[in-house]
Amino acid sequence: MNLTRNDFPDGFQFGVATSAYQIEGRDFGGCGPCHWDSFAATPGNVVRAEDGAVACDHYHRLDEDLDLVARLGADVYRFSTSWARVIPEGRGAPNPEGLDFYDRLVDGLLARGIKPAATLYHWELPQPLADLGGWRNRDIGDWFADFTETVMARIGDRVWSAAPINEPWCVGWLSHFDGHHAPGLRDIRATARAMHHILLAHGRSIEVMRGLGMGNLGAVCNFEWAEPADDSADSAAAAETYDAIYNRFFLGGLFRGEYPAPVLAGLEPHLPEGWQDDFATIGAPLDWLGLNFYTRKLITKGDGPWPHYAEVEGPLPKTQMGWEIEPAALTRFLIRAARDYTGDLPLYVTENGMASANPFDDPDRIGYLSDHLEAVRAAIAEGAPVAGYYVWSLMDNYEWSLGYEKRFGLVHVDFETLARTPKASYHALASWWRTED
Ligand code: IFM
Repeated sequence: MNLTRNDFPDGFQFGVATSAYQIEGRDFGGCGPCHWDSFAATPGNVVRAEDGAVACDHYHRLDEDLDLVARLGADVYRFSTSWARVIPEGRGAPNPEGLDFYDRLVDGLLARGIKPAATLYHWELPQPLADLGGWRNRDIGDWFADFTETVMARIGDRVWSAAPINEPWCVGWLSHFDGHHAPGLRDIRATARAMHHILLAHGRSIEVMRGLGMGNLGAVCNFEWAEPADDSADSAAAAETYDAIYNRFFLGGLFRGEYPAPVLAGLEPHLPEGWQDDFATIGAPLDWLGLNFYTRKLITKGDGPWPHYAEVEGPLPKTQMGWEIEPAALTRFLIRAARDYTGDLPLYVTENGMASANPFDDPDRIGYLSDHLEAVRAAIAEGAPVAGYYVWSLMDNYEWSLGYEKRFGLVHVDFETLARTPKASYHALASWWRTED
């Protein structure tokens, strides 16, 4: 189905998203080292030990890439600002070249009539801060507040929206419990501290941006719809724990000033002293919630200690990532988020898309996007206040521990020549979104 602007409410925002480390190229412009560089350099962590040294060379191809966003007919471009590029030591003196780059990026978007949607942190923690314990260290609240001030004092007057941290679950759980992302820890105490400090830093950052007079501030979390794999009570309990860790920890912290009991069952002994006192900061009022949504998970009881769950492979068609495609799960999650946590607050699908091995002709991606846009429409019809939808991602890029193999882009990138070629999905979206010609 071809869903055009006319199928959505007036003012609905269509966009595309990227992130700094995944496209810019760390080797350029005075960027400092970050924990992804050392994680990737450690054998076994990343496919072929690939890193973001060059990535898509977006740093030098900014205008060409912004033209691609404009020709797509996008209203919004969601990008992130690299902490390691802006403040190479993590604290202290900013890198003027880094700030200039984001200045040019924002002005380049505005000149093309595109709304800049900034995310301050999309995972490139400066190495000197990682050396001090990174997200495990409570001081990261202050470090992140200072970074926020540095970036937003420069571009905060022109960004359309801003959010502090992309996908707290990935920063906390995936990186400190599962060990799949930098810093690659598998430690319950590190996890508890990181999960809490991320939300604390989020709140501090919102405070700073409010202090600068900024509006349209939100949070961007990744969510998955978790279902019991069968009818057993064990699977139901396991799915509840999975849902609590993945989804409700962040929704509860941000919107209710509480962490869910199934998470506290495992993490409470490891949370920093006085954690409850931080909810006043964590729960600073927001103007919207961003949901990054890709898939659902089937969950059953797992062996071993807490959290006692295991994922079961589902029967639905899968993307190149092996993630099941179930658009109705997005509808259900949007309705649930509004009903149980956010009420009338606008919801944005801040990331949705699929990795596909099809290099240029990608009907699978066109189908995925169209089905998920339909799912958003269904949620709106049920009363969920969804105000926008952004595709992940503008172009093929560095997919973290999976290197450059998994291609999420609307635009193909040849990683030898760095040539950009719009795929069929790019042309399809352009025909749905463009208002002129
Ligand atoms: O590439 C990532 C992105 O950095 C965060 N959200 C999910 C995407 C696909 O895995």
